Amino acid sequence: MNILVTRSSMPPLDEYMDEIKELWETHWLTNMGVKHRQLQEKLKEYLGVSNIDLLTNGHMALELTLQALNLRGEVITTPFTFASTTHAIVRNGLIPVFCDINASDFTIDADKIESLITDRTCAIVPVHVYGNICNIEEIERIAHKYGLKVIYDAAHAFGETYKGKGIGTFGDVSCFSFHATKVFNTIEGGAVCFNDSDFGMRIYRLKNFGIRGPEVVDGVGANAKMNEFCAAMGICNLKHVNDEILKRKSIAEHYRSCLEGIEGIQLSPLQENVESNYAYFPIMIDEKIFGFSRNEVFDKLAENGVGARKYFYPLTNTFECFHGKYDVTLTPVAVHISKRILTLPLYADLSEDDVDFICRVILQCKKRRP
Ligand code: T4K
Repeated sequence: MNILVTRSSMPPLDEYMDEIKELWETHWLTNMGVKHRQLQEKLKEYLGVSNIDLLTNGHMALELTLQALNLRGEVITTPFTFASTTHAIVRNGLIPVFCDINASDFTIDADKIESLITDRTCAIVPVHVYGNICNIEEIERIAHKYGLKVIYDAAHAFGETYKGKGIGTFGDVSCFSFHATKVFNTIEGGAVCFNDSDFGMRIYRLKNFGIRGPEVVDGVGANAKMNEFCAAMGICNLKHVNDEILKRKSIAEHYRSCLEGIEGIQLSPLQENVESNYAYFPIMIDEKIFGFSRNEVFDKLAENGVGARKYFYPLTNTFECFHGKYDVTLTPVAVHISKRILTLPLYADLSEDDVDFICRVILQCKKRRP
């Protein structure tokens, strides 16, 4: 493939070398060192949140959050997401209850949440999928009414704001991913943003084996500490992230100018009150109108060296590891969308010429249909 769905952003090499130089003096490589603390402070300010803790990845952020909240029973969530969201729930011994999604922005359909609540429901885990922000007000209303925790999977939503507030300030906890493929990366990494300082203490211990003090271990924790090299990468990448987002914005706008109004192609909405990070560029292809199916367009792009991706197909409630456990007919909109969605390449140094080429390949499909 010549053009992949994304390409990690990296700082200039000498910036990174400068940042890690002192690690050769201190020999302090992990376990909440100086870089970890520095990045934490910088991110707190950048994301506009009052509390943040760094972890090895976005998945452990989700998994340990659910553990730290000491949840039991059922969790209402979406199947239109990466494996991580559902796995974090199941690996905590919780039961995922899948809610359908909106056809317009692909986030959990908040109007369908209440009908899924039982006396076993303990939490809602919505996903700001592709950086599209969920119906925060309605989710908050429901959670308040029924006394449920809200844990946002904000893996795609780094740096976004809703009504001027950092996206990490909503719900009980928001979990971010800083994976190499994300708008902001620490190679591998993640973070939790939260309001309750007791929760903060619990997750801080759980990411370090549940160690409370030199001779006290009072939680069955894991090892999910961000190391100093990853934190240093984050410090460097953070200096460039605004630039990164601006470049992504201009690429996304170029895609829109090429694909807007094409019959049979639906673009992701520009959401009101949201400062977007342009994390992904998904398109929905309606075969009946466009003439070619999503899979045919995917194959055609691949033949031309373009690695688009079917994020998120298959739905997590159809995974083989859950065979027969969940009734997929209960999430018909998610089924419909997962069969039609295609995520096009998007990263800061993707050129306009590349975007033109990708769009040409897509539009040629339409022309070729007899
Ligand atoms: N929740 C949601 C909603 C998520 O989407 C994710 C992760 C998580 C939770 C969990 O967060 P983490 O634990 O990962 O921090 C990728 C990412 O690995 C994953 O982080 C991401 N979501 C998911 C949507 O995409 P793959 O299996 O598609 O990755 P891969 O290896 O095929 O890479 C995609 C493209 O990225 C490659 O074609 C080229 C480019 N790339 C990849 C790597 C690894 C780079 O340019 N540099 C790299 O180092 O999952």
